[in-house]
Parts: sequence; structure tokens; C-alpha cells
Amino acid sequence: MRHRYDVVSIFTEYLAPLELSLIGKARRAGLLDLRVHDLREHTHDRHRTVDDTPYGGGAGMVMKPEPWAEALEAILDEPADSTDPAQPDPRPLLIVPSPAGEVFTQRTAEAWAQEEHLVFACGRYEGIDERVLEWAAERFRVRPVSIGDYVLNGGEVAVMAMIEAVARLLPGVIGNPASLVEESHAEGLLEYPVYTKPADWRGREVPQVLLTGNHALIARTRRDWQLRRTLERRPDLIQALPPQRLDARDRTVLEEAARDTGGEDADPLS
Ligand code: 6GU
Repeated sequence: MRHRYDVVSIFTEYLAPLELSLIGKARRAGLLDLRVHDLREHTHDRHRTVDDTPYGGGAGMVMKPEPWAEALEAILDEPADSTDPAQPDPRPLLIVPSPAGEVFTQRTAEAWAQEEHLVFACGRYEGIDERVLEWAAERFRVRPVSIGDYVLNGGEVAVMAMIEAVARLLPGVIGNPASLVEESHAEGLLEYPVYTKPADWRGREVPQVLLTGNHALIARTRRDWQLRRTLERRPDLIQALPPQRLDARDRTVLEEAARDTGGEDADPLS
């Protein structure tokens, strides 16, 4: 499948880094058809106005509906060069970055990597007139999405994060697909710490188990490190693990770690 991503923004220069690195390479290789569109091309006044004051009052400006409708219609009128008959709903996904959206996770990235056509509507100011989202729902599957609980000035930086997370999952974009399998969040745990040469660096030695050549022991030790690190930094991820993902040894490691880190009466599995 050839993937098509359209991004609409009033700051198209913000998206310039999408020319670089793996994403840029995927574009040049023809795996990814990524088009960036300037919302102001769809204004018709001398000042190329995209915003106006909010009805009902309040701080800031709201993005006007007309340029958005025109920009989105123009995208729909530029058809993708292939249509996958396996896609159950031919309406493209319209992703509206917003701190008021559902939170984007690795699961979201995995689902979007299966989609042929993604459209990103980057809002600025206080957001886009809500009627645009209602209108768009007849033509797109509309998804307001946040990248976390903090506020950015606009959707562009969030869209770059989302496109990078999704595009690296497309077949052929990453040189070594094995590296996708065991990475952070794929298995619900954070990654284990990694080390390279020299074995002794400024008096700090690499954990000796990594030099044993005992691959089973190394794998088990790395799993212990993942469990301890996740419990320490992201206890919410431990709570969310389906119980069948933990073997007896995993439970022992977590119980010991919970005991060692002051969480005296905290049972990580309860
Ligand atoms: Cl997707 N957009 C904006 N403007 N702020 C955010 C965000 C998105 N996600 C978190 N904060």
C-alpha cells in the first residue's frame, strides 16, 4: 500500500523537517506521498484572514470555517493514486490535533499505519470553529487527538510527532524491522538500558551479565530491568498489564522492587 498523508497548516515551514531522515527517505522512495498545504491558499480576502473573534466572548481567536472547508474539499478532490479494496470505510481519517482530543499512543500509531489516507488539520489560536468538525464527519472519519497533557501553540509540532510515530511503522521505512518488535511500549513495558564499548568507561563498568554470552540469562536479566524501570518510572503501565503477560519470576521481581523502593506496603499487582 502506498500511503498518502496531507497536512493543512498556516505555518507550512514548521513541517519542513518532514523532508529529513527516515521520513524524507520514505517520501523519496515513493513509500509515502506526503503533501503539505497552506490554509491561506483557501482565503479570498486581501489579508488572507483565517481567524476571527469567538462568539460568546473569551480570550483569543477562532479559526474561520470557510478556508477549512475549501482546503479539505481540495484534498478530497485530489484523489490518492491507489484505493485499497480491503479498507472497510473509504472515508479518510481526519486528525485534528488538540489538547482536548483523545490521547495518541503507540496503539494509535499502529492503527493509523494500516490506513491509506491520513489528513491532519493543524489548528492555531483557540481552535477551529466546531462546525467544521461536524461538517467534515460526512466526508472523513474525524478524530480530535492530543499528544499529551500539556498545551502547544498549534498542531504542527504534534503532527510531526504523530507522523514520525506512524510512518516508521510502514513497511520499508525502517531499515531493521526487528528493532520495532521489542521496543518501548510495544510490549507494555519500557525498554531495558543499553551499553556499548568501552566495557570500562571512566571507571563505570558494563553490567557483567552482558559479557557472559549466556543469551537466556541476558534476556531474563533485561526483562528484570524492564520491569524495575517501568515500576519506578511508569507504575501506571504496570497496573495496566494484562495479568497473563507476567510470569512467576516477573511477579517476584516486581514484588522485590516494590519492597526495595520504599513502597513498603505497595503491592504492584493489586
Ligand atoms: Cl495535538 N495540539 C496542541 N495545540 N496542543 C497539544 C496537543 C495538540 N497535544 C498536547 N497538547
